[in-house]
Amino acid sequence: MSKKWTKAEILEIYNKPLLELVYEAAQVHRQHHKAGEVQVSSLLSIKTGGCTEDCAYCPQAARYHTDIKVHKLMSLPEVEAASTNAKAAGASRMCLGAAWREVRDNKDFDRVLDMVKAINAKDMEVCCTLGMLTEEQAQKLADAGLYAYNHNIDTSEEFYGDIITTRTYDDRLNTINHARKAGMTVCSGGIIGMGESIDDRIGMLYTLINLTPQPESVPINGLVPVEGTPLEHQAQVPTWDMVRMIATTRIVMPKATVRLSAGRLSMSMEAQALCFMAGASSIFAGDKLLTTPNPEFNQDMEMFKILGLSPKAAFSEKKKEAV
Ligand code: SAM
Ligand code: DTB
Ligand code: SF4
Repeated sequence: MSKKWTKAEILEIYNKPLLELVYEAAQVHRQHHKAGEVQVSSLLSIKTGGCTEDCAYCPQAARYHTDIKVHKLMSLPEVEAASTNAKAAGASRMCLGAAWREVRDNKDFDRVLDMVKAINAKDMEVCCTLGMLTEEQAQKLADAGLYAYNHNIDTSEEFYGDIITTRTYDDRLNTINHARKAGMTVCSGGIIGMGESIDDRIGMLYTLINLTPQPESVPINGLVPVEGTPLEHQAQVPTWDMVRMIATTRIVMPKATVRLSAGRLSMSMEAQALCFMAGASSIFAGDKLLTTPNPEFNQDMEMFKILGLSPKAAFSEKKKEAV
């Protein structure tokens, strides 16, 4: 049984003197993970832009005027080629993202199922983030071999309505339940730097730790403010807040893969090093996230060399469970 944290306890952790916090998180990290290993995931936007939702941070929402290249669903060979390149570059997980509000039962979904099968056959962990799912759709994805479903709760229940009005927090939790019921692992986290309070950050972690079971993977994104979105003028989130959020996540969810996700481009290597020290155990590598820039691949590999980190093999969590 994992510890039942109260919001007050989580807040107390978050507010500890920074170096004390990092030290404690590093200890927890070492008890549960090989500290020198970082999972490298590759992100691919398989369907870009034109989304009907109003997520205030998102450059892919059709209603905002952003400078992105809208693209219909990619073809199977294109996605296969991208995953071959990602694997050759050392990625053990491939995450496919589609700017959909929800999955529809049509030819596009059938094609995504084929993409999942094709990547799975390469012995890579496949993750999809496609918007809301019904129980049946979740089962189809699981049957195709989908290893993980990403569906972020983004922030606290209280702040959610300030960021998204076209769906509810409960819609989000329902999809997470559907993915879980179908037997997939769950990837769910959120974004900091959207104007939320510290209590909202704690509230988000509190929701995540109370999911049963807890998500195997928790992405912590720093908002990438994109011109044309309602959050375009939001101040860059201080890297210290990223470090605090990652350390707190590591302490309250000791077993999870904590992903240092969007926002790395505006972080120095030193700041990222503190995040790895504080328990970040995964990054998205490749010069693009979904639509926004990410550090150059070679720069990340240089960082791994300097910090003495190595990419983690695929399915290591599953193998651990199997023994
Ligand atoms: N449409 C699907 C959905 O909303 O679940 C999948 C794609 S959506 C782009 C995946 C996640 O990317 C969002 O839940 C959000 O947490 C993150 N994201 C989107 N835009 C971002 C931004 N500008 N900065 C940081 N994270 C962002
Ligand atoms: C997640 O939490 N972050 C990734 C992945 N899951 C899908 C997406 C970040 C997107 C950043 C904005 C963009 O590039 O469009
Ligand atoms: Fe659509 Fe997802 Fe962007 Fe929201 S975050 S607008 S659901 S693509």
